Amino acid sequence: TVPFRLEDYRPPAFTIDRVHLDFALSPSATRVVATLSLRPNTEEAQNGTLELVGDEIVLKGLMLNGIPLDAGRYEALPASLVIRDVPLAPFTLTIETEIDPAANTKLMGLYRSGSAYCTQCEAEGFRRITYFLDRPDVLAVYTTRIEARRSEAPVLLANGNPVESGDVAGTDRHYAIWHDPFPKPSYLFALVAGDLGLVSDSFTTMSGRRVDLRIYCEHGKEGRCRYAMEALKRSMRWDETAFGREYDLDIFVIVAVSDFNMGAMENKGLNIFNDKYVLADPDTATDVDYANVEGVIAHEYFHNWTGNRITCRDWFQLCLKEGLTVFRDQEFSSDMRSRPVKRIADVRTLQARQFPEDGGPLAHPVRPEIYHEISNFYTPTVYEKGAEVVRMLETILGADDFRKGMDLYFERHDGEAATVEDFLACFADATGRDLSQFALWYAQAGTPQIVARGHYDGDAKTFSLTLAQSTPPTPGQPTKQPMHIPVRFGLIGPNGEDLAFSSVEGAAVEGDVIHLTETAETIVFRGVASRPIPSLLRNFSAPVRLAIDMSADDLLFQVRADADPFNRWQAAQTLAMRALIAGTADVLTGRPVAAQPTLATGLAEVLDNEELEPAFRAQVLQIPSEADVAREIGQNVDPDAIALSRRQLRLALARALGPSLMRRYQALGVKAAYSPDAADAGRRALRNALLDLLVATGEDEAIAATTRQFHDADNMTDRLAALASVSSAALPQRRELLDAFHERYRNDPLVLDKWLTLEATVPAAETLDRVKALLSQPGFAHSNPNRVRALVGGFSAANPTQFNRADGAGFDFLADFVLDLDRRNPQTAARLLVAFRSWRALEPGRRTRAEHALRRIAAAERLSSDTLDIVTRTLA
Ligand code: B3K
Ligand code: ZN
Repeated sequence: TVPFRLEDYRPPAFTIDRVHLDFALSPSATRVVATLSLRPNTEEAQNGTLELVGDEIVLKGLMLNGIPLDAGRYEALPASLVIRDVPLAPFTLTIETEIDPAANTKLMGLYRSGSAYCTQCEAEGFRRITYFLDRPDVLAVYTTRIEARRSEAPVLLANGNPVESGDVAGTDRHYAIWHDPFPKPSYLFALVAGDLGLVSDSFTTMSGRRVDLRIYCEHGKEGRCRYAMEALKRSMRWDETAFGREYDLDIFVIVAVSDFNMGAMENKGLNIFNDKYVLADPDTATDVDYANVEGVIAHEYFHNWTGNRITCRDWFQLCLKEGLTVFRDQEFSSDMRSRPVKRIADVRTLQARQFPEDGGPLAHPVRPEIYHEISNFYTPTVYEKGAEVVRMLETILGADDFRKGMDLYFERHDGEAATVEDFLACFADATGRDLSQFALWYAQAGTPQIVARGHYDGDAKTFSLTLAQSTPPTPGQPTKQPMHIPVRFGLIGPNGEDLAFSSVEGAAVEGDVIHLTETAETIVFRGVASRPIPSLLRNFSAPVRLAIDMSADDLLFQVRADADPFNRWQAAQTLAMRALIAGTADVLTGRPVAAQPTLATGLAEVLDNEELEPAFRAQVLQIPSEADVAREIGQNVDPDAIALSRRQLRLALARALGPSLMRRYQALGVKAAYSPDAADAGRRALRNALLDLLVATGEDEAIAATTRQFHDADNMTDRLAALASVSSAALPQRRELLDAFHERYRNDPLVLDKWLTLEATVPAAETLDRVKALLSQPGFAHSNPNRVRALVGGFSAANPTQFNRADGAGFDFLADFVLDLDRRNPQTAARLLVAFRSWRALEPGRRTRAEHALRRIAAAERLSSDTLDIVTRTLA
């Protein structure tokens, strides 16, 4: 197929000012009449040919300015409608199409979730509803009329404000009309119809306008929407205070559906959510679920300004809305919760998801320049690295200047489809800074590495710091230029406080930020009273890898004393990572795994430090995952050796911490009724991290405590944590507990997903057969993306030893599953396939088997463009 290239961008030949849509809903034959007000937009319109795109739709009627078109004037195919000799002045086109929502298993366009109708149009789903200029730079004002049988769909929703509703005389049908005054691209169109439960509230904006707030869900689940509603109101208020952004319609609606390809969708005024990011109550949602609900509600709401009011010119600019909006939701959650803990959690996610992408065959710039299938570019690079780039901008400019740039962006581009250049120009213009080198962050893929070396001269009282940067080659980008990397830093002195210095030479240093812009720079700090421990990349000020030769004792000192909480955590992780890598080498050479007294000391001190918040201590206790270690090792990876080394390290740490682990666990015991707030969640996180370490000992007392917690818990966080500890340690007690959990929650699909994931992630040889058996259990549905991701995604992305079985059976299973799913839901299939992205880093035996499975997929006939794209790039 022919790829799309950024350099080929041309403005649309025609533009569409107004769209009137009329839906006559019926499960298998929905009629759509679209009336488009078009006008020629560029010279290219002069040849009089209008080309609209479609996808699997059937044309039923076509009129131009109200007159049916002769068959000779147009050609209608399922994927395109080409009309010749259109007027060179404004005209209307009336297109009637028929679609089959019930047969729409791709969950793009108009489809059914349970008995409801809903839509998903981003990125290219609108063309599955009607023929259109389905591209984000065509902004139109939409009016939508929906008609359905009242009994089938008492609730009829679309974007914008409600205008009118009523019965269709003499029938059992009714209708509703919605009007959205804000011009928007087609990907933001939405419609929902069905028999749904409702939670209502209201919000008064900063200028005193009252906004009707509604969350619709499955009947009976209204109580589980309350937290989402509160999160929505907090988001609306926060966007006013933090960014000066006010909501603009009279109503804001969220609908929770159970069949959804991703997390949620920011359709103007009508956000549609995967119900897993709306529903939460103590018995069914964990603290992490609550935090996710809050974060995703905020993210979609924030899109109203960053994405909807200002949208993207083309899909290459996706990070313009996604990276920026992730940054905004991260900031929101930091303000609602603990900022340092949120930062650590976000960096963990970045390192676990984006770093492997950036270091493997699927690496691409934050703003890609070429794609075959845009659905495959909703990636950790566009989202999470995209957010880091915005964060660096804030670090470089400072909070005040950053805000000035944002204000200018909103002012200058409201109502437009913008580009990354437009965005950066606002910051350059508002502050007078030159951001041309910074712009490379959008263009160059790969994770830069900084190698740092420090030298203290006690006589001269100078500390010289050499920083060298390099970015590895990535697909299509063999060589890289040096980037502008903001390195936040401190020089830790012997009493733990940052040392002062009298002057700096050699690089731009502003406050506590070094602006590294050359390939290598040496910075000389003068007047440094004693040998410092350099604390670099504080708060993870840039998405890079940092290599610095530091002794275990210096790292321990950093764990104890760094003024930056992030780097305290980072120092503990570095100590643990060193131990895990050495341990893996020991396992492979048959040496006994060495004890780690320094790490154990550091962890014990953090655990006992009551000045540190519990959630932070919990993060420190969580040593790097098997996948983290595999990524760090980077080649000839043997997942079994890593798993064994990690198990042994955890056992050694648990032994070193000794009986105090149980004492601390008990001391944190439950006192008051459950509340999902951050402080309580932090205490539970610490308690459950302790429990997890206790379980690693396999001692009876630990297992008894875990079983007790499992049965007695008054909330899902504690119950699931107990179960996960027993299950991931593959203890024999797991079967009984997993079965008990299943019995208790068998009728709750979202909770069953947690159970499916635990089943799929047991690190034991029988897991693959268990996963295969679960595929045909009543609780599983191949058509539901949440079930598929929980079970098959859990197995392939979160069970390193079993997915990467030495016999290749894990790879074969995923290949078979993806090939089968691809025929029904290509987006979800392609997403699963990403589990192979690090296959070249495996040891030769597994590498051969992974390649074989991938080649088998590549050779299959009639692959979707989604799966073909991923498999091709993965093998390239
Ligand atoms: N913008 C949507 C993602 C759409 C994905 C399309 N394949 C959700 C979000 O990022 O807010
Ligand atoms: Zn988004």
